Amino acid sequence: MATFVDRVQLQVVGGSGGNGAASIRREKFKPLAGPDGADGGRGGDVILEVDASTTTLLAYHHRPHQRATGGGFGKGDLRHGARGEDLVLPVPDGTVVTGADGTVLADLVGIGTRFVAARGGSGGLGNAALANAKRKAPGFALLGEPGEERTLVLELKTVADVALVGYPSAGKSSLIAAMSAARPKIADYPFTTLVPNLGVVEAGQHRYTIADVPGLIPGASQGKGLGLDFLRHIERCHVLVHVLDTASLESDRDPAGDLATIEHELASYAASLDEETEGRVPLMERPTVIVLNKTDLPDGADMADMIRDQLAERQVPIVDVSAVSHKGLRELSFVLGDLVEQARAALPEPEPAPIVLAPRAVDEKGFRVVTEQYEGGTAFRVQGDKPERWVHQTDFTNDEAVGFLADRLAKLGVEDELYASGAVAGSTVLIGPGDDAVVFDWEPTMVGGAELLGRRGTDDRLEERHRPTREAKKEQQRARTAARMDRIAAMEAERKAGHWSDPSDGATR
Ligand SMILES: Nc1nc2c(ncn2[C@@H]2O[C@H](COP(=O)(O)OP(=O)(O)OP(=O)(O)O)[C@@H](O)[C@H]2O)c(=O)[nH]1
Ligand SMILES: [Mg+2]
Repeated sequence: MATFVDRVQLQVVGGSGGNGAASIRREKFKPLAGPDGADGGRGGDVILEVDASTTTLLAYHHRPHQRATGGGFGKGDLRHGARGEDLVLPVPDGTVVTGADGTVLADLVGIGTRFVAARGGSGGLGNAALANAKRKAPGFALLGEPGEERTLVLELKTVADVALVGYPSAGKSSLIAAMSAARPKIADYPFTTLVPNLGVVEAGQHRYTIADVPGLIPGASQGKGLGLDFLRHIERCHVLVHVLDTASLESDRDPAGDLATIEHELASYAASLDEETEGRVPLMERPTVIVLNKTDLPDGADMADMIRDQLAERQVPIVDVSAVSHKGLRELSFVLGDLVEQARAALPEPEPAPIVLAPRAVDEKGFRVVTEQYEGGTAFRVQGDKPERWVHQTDFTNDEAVGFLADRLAKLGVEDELYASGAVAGSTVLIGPGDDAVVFDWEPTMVGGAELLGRRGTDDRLEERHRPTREAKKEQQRARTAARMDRIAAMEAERKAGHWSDPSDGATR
C-alpha cells in the first residue's frame, strides 16, 4: 500500500558558523608582523521549497531531523572559512508551516516558493578583524555561532479548485479518471482511495484541478472510517461536488440521505476551522454541485428521476452522469469550469503569506535582566539577542576572549543593569535561556572604585553615623588651643633659659 503522509513534525537546525582564527603573520625579519587570522564562514540555512515533483511529506516522516552544513573555520594568512551549504528541502505545493506553538509561519503555494526554516549561525571574527588602534594584536578570535534550531509542523493542504466528496464507492475516483488524465485506483470495495488524487480538467477555455477525498461515512467527524483528517485537503477548494451513488446496493441508503449525512459531517469539520481569519468563503457557503452518478445502470437512472425534484429544492446545479459511459461528463466539466472561473474572479489578488518571525522579549536596550529564585539564593538572568550571541562567540579557555566579552557586556550596559537589579560581586549571573545558559560568578569590571560604593545611588561616605555635635567640636577646638598654648609657653621657657642665642647682638660667651 502506498503510504501518504500529509502531516509531519520536522526539526530543523541551521549550520553552525565556523570559528575565526587567531594567527600572527610572520615575515623574514619581522616574526610578529601583525594579526592575520581570518573569519569563519556562515553556516548554511535550511530552506523549504515548493517542488512540482514532490507530492507527499513522506521523506520527512522517515527523516524528521534536518541540518544544514556548518561554515568552514577561518585560517591564518587571511584565508576566510567557506560558507556552509544551504539545505533545500523540497515540499509539495500547498504545504503549510506551523511553529511549535501553533502559529502559522508560512503557507507555501506556487512552485519555487521558498521559506527559510532555520538560519545558519554567523562565522566568528578572526583576530585580524578584531584588531583596532587600542588592541593591535588580539591573541584570540571569536567562535562561530550555533545555527537556529526550530521544531516545525508541516501540513499538506492540496490546492485543488474542485473537491469531490461522498460515500465510499460513490465513484469519485472513477470521475477523476474519466474527466482528467489522472489514473487513480478504482475498485468496488470501500476506502479504495486512501490518499487524495489530483487531476487537471480542460473544458473549452477552462482549466482547473479536481481532487477526490477518501470516502466519508456517518460518524467520520468522530473518527469513524478514515475520519475527517483528509478534509484539510478541501479547505482551499473553490467548488464542492457531492458525488451521490444512485445505484447503491445497501438497502438503508438513498442519495438524499447520503447527501444529508455528508453535509452533517462537513458541517462538523467546518465548525472546527477558524475560517473568519483565513479570509476564505466558509466551507458550507461555497458553490456546490450535486452529481448523480452511475445513471448508466437502469436502477440508477430510475433513482435519479425519483430524487431529482426533492434535491432541486437546494437550488444548486444537479448533473446526471456516468463515469462508466461518460454520460453528462462534458456538461459537468463546463458547469464546474464556470463556477471555478467566478470564484477565481471574486478572489482578491493573492498576497504572499507574511512570514512572521516572533520578536524576542527584550526592551529597547536590547536585553533585560530578570531575577530568579533558586534554592541557594537569587540568580540574575540576562536575556537578549546580543549578550546571548556574544556568549556563544566566546572561547572561555582564553582569558583575553573572556575579557573582551566582559568589555562588550559592560559597554552594552549589562553591568549597570545588574547593579540596578541588586547584583553584587559573587552573585550568580546567567546569560541565555533555560538550561542552555552560561553561568558566571559575577566579577564586576566597573572602573573608578565605584564598586566600593555599594549599590548604585548610594555612597557609603554619606552614610557616616557619628557626626560630631557642636559641643564636641567646641571641645575639640578648646583642646587644640590649649595644646598650642602649652607649646608656646614651653618655647618661651627655653628661650629664657638661654638655650637660644640671637646672632644679631654679637654677644659671645
Ligand atoms: N456502473 C457504474 N459503476 C461505477 C460508476 N462509477 C464508479 N463505478 C464503480 O463503483 C465502484 C467504486 O468506484 P470508485 O471510483 O473506486 O469509488 P470511490 O468513490 O472513489 O470510492 P472510495 O475511494 O472507496 O471512496 C467501482 O467498482 C467502479 O467501477 C458508474 O458511473 N457506473
Ligand atoms: Mg476512490
